[in-house]
Amino acid sequence: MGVEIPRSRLDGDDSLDELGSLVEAAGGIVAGRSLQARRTRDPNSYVGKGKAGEIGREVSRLRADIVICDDELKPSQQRTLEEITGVAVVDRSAVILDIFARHARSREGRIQVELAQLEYRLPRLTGRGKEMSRLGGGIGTRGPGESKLESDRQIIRKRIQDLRKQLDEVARQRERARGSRASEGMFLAAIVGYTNAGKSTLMNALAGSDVLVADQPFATLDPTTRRAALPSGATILLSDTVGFVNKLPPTLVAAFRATLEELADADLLVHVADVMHPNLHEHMRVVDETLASLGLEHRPRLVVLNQIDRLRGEEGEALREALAAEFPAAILVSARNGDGLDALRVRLAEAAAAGWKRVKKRLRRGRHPHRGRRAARARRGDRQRDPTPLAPGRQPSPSDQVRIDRFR
Ligand SMILES: Nc1nc2c(ncn2[C@@H]2O[C@H](COP(=O)(O)OP(=O)(O)O)[C@@H](O)[C@H]2O)c(=O)[nH]1
Ligand SMILES: [Mg+2]
Repeated sequence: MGVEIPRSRLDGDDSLDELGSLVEAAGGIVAGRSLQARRTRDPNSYVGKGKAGEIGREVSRLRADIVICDDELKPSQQRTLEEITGVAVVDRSAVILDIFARHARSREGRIQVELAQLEYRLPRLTGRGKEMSRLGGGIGTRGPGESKLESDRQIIRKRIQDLRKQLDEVARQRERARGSRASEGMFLAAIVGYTNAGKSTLMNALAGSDVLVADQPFATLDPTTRRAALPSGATILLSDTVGFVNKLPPTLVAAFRATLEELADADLLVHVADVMHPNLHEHMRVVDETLASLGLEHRPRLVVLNQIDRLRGEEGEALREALAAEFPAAILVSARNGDGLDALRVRLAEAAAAGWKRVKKRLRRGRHPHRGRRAARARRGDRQRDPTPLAPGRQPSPSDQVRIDRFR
């Protein structure tokens, strides 16, 4: 169920469609849906009281097991809705967390998801605690229920601390891996975009990798980095990672910061969008905003409009022209059949070549000495008095170039 309020990003129905596909990806079956147009969400019951009663009757008619709200609920709203509908009520964030939990493969991914889940749950423990004291039967509302609740909270807090520590350790390992990549001095392009835009398909097409491709949100969570050879003869690194979605739970973004930090290392962000999606523009805005929330709004970006094989007939042609006019710097491709990929490779090669200047400029200015790994790398490079000689015929890498500049 959803509430459509004025000026929301996605049309209420579209947002519910998206919620439906999230629910399916979490293994659920959608039995019915309800959308209420309101000026604001009801502070007590999210939808109006009357509407909630109506949904409750529909739930028992359909014998549904659960009601899912399209927005994050306050614990009190959740409790009220559970009382009215008589079934469990969860929100979009819980569904997204569930999908992440299903798809997390690496140790780091699992830790991140568990952390996000616990942080999501901690403030919501009140509801369950009340229930527990009720189950305690006549012992009183502040009886064993409350103390059980407090010990639950303590256990969760302890576990959160634990997970944070583990995550720090993994982050250090990652830092080391990154260091060795940095010493290779390769240009790194990170593929970003709304979930299901075709990021993994594009990565596979460009780098000949075999990242999981699925018509399903959040199929790939763990970042994958591969080399891709470009027509210029240069080789760059391409990385594919978790996609974005509207109303991504804040605890997830926080927990996935380490994964998303791969993006902070990128020299170029390749923003992949699905041209055929009816909410293309809204999706692109969500991606822009999420990148901005990660402090990456000024990172060089290349827009790749994907899935042009689905643009068919006159309508398709018209849309293609409109998009080309609207995004003059974008590249139109089909990651599936390879159209436009040569043009994309050329652009990546240009960006990689331009990347050299960026490294040099940063160094010369020498500002923000403690900011950015690249600067740190460069400083380490500075101290290295004995630069490795270039092998004959090998192209100097950006880090080589840094050293060449220093010793010139
Ligand atoms: N027709 C068509 N489908 C595509 C294209 N690129 C990706 N897809 C499909 O879109 C779905 C999502 O692709 P995926 O690469 O997993 O998206 P991701 O979530 O952004 O990584 C899959 O079913 C792909 O087969 C394309 O260029 N054309
Ligand atoms: Mg993917």
